[in-house]
Amino acid sequence: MPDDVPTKPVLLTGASGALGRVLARSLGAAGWRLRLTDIAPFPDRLPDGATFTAADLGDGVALLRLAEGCGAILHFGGVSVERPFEEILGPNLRGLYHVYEAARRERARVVFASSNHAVGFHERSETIDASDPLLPDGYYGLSKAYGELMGRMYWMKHGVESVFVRIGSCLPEPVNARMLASYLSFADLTRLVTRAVLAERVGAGVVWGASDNQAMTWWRDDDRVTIGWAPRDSADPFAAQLKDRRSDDPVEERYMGGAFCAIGYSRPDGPA
Ligand code: 15L
Repeated sequence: MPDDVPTKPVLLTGASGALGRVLARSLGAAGWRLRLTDIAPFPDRLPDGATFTAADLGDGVALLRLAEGCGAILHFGGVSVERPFEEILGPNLRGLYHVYEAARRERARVVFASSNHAVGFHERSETIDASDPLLPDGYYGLSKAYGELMGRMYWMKHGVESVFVRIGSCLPEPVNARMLASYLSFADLTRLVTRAVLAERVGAGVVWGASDNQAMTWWRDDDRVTIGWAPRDSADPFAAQLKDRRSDDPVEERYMGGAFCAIGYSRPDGPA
């Protein structure tokens, strides 16, 4: 078996979502034995060596079954945008618990698709470390912060390892000025997830999910060296074309989380 292929199968939740599909394709092509799952049907051709099982993250027994024999769980499932609390609660909090219980039983590592929205209310004028305070910008970001904390608890209490990938904006290419800092290429995401699974020891580590964006940098000092990852792509070639592509919303432009910060914003005296 090539040394960039895990020895055990890998479970991927959220396989039918935008990033799940990217990883199913790229890791499947690299020869990984993938167990794909999502509540929605998988819309693409199944990669060689992959299976797909439709399941709700709310079904803990289904997740236990799916994870049987897996060495890692790539948790990309759940709600991926800002929504009312009641819509986030089931998939992102209870579902996450089911993922961690399955990981505990299998002694599997979790790669958790966390988000920049877990720290979205940090100001863009700052540069923050992975150890700076979580500052979620809504119920979605709060669920990602909770996910990181749950992962830490499972590490301290049960020895379940996690890599929390605080994904910026993972798209085919950056489309506005904010993404000159937050852009993560699909190829950098794939390499990051690969290292997060294959690295020898990760404990409970945080990695900023952004490409090598030098024109605008908000994030530094994470656990990338521990997992052996460095981004190779960059938003920099888009700098000239995107630097003025900004909104006229002062809340959106002030904070790292951008438009998510402005959703339902009601601070009477304006930005802090
Ligand atoms: C995220 O966490 C979202 O899932 C995605 O839809 C983007 O909005 C991204 O963050 C971003 O901040 O650009």
